[in-house]
Amino acid sequence: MLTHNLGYPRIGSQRQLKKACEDYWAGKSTLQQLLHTGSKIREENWLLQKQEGIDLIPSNDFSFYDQILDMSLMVNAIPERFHEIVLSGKKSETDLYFAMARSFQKDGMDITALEMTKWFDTNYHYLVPEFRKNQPFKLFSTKIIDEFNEAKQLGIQTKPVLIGPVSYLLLGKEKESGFDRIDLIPNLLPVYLEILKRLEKAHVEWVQFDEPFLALDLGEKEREAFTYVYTQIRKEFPKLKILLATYFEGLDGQGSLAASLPVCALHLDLVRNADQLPELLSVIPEKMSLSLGVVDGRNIWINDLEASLKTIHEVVDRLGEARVMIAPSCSLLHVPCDLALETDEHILLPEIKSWMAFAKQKLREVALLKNLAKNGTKDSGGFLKNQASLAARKTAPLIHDPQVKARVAAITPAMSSRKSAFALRKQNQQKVLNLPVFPTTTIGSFPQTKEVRSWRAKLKKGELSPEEYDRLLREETTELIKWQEEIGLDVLVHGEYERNDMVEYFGEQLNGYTFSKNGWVQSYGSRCVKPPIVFGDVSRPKAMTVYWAEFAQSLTPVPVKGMLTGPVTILQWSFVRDDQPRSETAYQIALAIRDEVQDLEKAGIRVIQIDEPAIREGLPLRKADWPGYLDWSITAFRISSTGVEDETQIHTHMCYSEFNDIIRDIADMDADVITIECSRSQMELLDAFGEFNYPNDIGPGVYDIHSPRVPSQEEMIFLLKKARAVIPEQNLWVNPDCGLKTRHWPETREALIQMVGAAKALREPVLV
Ligand code: 39S
Ligand code: ZN
Repeated sequence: MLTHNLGYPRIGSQRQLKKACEDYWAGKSTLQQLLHTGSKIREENWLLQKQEGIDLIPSNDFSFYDQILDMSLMVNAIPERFHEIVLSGKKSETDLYFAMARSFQKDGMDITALEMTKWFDTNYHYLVPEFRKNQPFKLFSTKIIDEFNEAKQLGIQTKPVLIGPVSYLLLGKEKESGFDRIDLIPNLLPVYLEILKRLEKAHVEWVQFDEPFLALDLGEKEREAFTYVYTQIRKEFPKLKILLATYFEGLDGQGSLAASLPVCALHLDLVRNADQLPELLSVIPEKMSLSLGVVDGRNIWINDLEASLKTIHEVVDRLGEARVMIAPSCSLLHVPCDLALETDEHILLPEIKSWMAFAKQKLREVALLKNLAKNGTKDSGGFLKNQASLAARKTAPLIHDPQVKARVAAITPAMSSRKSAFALRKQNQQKVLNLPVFPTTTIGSFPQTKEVRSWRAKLKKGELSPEEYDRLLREETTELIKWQEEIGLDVLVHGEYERNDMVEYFGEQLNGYTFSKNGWVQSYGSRCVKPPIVFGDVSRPKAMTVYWAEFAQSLTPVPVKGMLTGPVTILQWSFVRDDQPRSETAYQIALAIRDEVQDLEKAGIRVIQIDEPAIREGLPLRKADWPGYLDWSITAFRISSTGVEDETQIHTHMCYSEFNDIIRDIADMDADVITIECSRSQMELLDAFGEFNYPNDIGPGVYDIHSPRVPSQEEMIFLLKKARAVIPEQNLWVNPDCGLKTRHWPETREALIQMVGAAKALREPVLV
């Protein structure tokens, strides 16, 4: 019986990687210093995993930005536009790498980055490989071999990890028409074979191929690709031990395919889908090992060791001990590093902490499970403590709030409907708001400068009094309101200077939530989030945003939007309880947001935006599960948003949205206005709304806030005219495509002035 790990967080327990990268990008440190930080983190992680009792420790799970980008460099999938960087001869491989991740505007070059998108249903983003017809591949970066050797120098024989060829292709995008990227397999496979050859030469024993797509809905072509690829690999390397890892879903219906692949071991995510085990046990061939992903790699609760042992014993009885491996359910990239660093008992109560495990603690659980399974005794201290903590959590008064449960049980259909239909609401809202055609607004946040962040840091350290912090933020907000009035925006925002993060900020104010001080998880590149933790029934002790909304509105007669994060997004970007259905938690949060919406309305706020950027990414990975999810998630949004008078205008906002397949559900949300990301796709996204005859108002983003580039007024007029061709003019809003918090002021100022200019021009038909 072996323990293994699929991947360890690479940002470093103190976010060392973030600081090292950002310093390097800012020209404040050398490449050497950056590389040094990288190897330090790897060394620390390898030694830690060894110490915690992991038999097969991963390598190549480290990355300076993203593991899929690493693969694109390994197989030389470097789009044409980056070639001039290589040709310039002055730039290192690392510069090329970061250019692909972050774009490159220097030395007369202006090259856009690869697209970034969500990694399955997580809050991690990967860089999307770009493919052309008949694209050749060759071995370029040898990072995977270098890291294997690096670990070996430290006396650790690792299990290199890489994304398998089928999933790698499926994660990418065709950049020209007339071919299917899966047809590139014959071109791609030789590079994988070359890598394996070199790894074999370096005396590798195990290699982990991640093939998450094997657990998703597959077409015939993809199924054939799996068979072809792993048969070829087996043929060339009969002795190499291949572990095929699936995660985030189960093999349902595809167990036979998986079992037919000539690999040594198969990893199953038994946390996400425990039901896949019987099917697999009935088809698994004689020599294949089974890796049991029983420790949750996506959440922060301690394992139920008793339940996991039961599963392990069941499989050991069938396969024999030698064919069983124990592991977390997926890479630990998605959880924070180390719970032991949470020492502040005012932030995280010891009682709640005793129910939790971060990456390091999860490895300990994996090792403990092996010991317990092998020795068969359950009287070890670790086991008894685990069972006691679980029992305490179940009945803890801290978790259960009968009032909240009763309120959810009493939700009526009337609570998820507006009083009148949109057409009538629109008339009533117009009487109050008096907006011009093509009304202009922004998505909510304005640049979070270093200064604003440093005030918050000082407040936390006690170097700034709450009064002083408040005064500084009031000044900042006042200035922003004045400026928005000056440039002529029609619906203003207060700027959200008081918020650290659009989810954490609400988590900090809700009952049933706790937080960590250092529980950072990588979101993309050097950007991290600190997901708040739902441990109990959620309720709102008092208003959360009314203070700032009311203050901002008091400064101006122009409507100021109240800004909230929606229940589904709060749920999706938090660590949530695993002792009740997600829908139950979503309804609890929805009721808290509903109360906030009503308080904002009472305070005289006439426009309220409830952001739901994560509704799309929350979609289950298997299509058969979509209807159930859409039913409760759209209902949760409606519960949060419909408790207002017709005159109050509800907005919502979504990013990265491929809406075509859920447009009906988006319409069902019944927001008066939806603002969406559109500019990068040149308004193509709007076709879905046009074809569907989307009934309410839409604000298609007219410029891309993810880049410092300032678009011209003409460009935005062009895009708005395109929008006008599919959406009736009286339903169109004018806004950027996302919040501005990661932008700097100079480009923000300029771009918004151009944007207001574009809207004004369109209101004067003679001018355009
Ligand atoms: N998920 C969430 N939760 N929130 C989002 O906004 C998004 N947006 C999408 C998708 N998922 C999301 C894109 N993802 C960041 C992170 C994720 C993103 C986009 C942006 C981001 O900018 N993160 C910041 C970062 O990594 C941290 C934000 C934060 O919590 O740099 N800031 C804290 C605050 O403002 C400060 C935390 C901090 O680092 O209070 N403080 C310093 C320290 O403790 C000191 C700060 C100083 O003195 O300047 O060392
Ligand atoms: Zn957005």
